[in-house]
Amino acid sequence: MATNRTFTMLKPDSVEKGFIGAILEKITTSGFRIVALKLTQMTKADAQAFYAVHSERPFYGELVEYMTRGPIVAAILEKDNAVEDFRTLIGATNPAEAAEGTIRKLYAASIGENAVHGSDSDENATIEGAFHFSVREQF
Ligand code: IDP
Ligand code: MG
Repeated sequence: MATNRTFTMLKPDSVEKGFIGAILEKITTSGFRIVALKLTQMTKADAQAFYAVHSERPFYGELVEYMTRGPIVAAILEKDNAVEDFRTLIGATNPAEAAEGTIRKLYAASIGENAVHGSDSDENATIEGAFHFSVREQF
C-alpha cells in the first residue's frame, strides 16, 4: 500500500557543519510537513541494523563508523508522493552526480559523507520511521 510519508536523517556531517536549519528549511519549503523530529545518535548496533542491506558492501564498516560518530537529525516527512519526491529533492547518492539545487549538491562532501538519507520505498519508509520513532512521537 502506498503511503504519503518518508523517512530522513540529516547525517553527522550535516549536524557537524551547522546545516540542520538550512536543510530543514529546504525540506519544508519544498512542501514536506515534518510529522516526527529528533536529534539522536545511533549506536554501532543501530547503524549495523539500519544498513544491514549493505553488509556485504566494501564501504559497510566505513558507513557504520560515519553514521555513529555524532548526532543525527531523524525525521518523518509527509507529502503526496513523499518517497519519490524526497529522493528527487536530495539528489544522487554521489553529490558529484547530483542535480543542481538538490540537498546533496548543496551540502554533501562525497559519496560516503552525503549529508542526508532518504527512504527508497514506502515499505522501507515505514520500517525506518518505526526504527527511530514510537507511535506517540509521530503526528
Ligand atoms: P542512498 O543513500 O542514495 O540510498 P545507498 O546506495 O543506499 O545510497 O547507500 C547508502 C549509503 O552508503 C549512502 O548514502 C552513502 O552514505 C554510503 N555509500 C554508498 N555508496 C558508497 C560508496 O561507494 N562509498 C562509500 N560510501 C557509500
Ligand atoms: Mg539507500
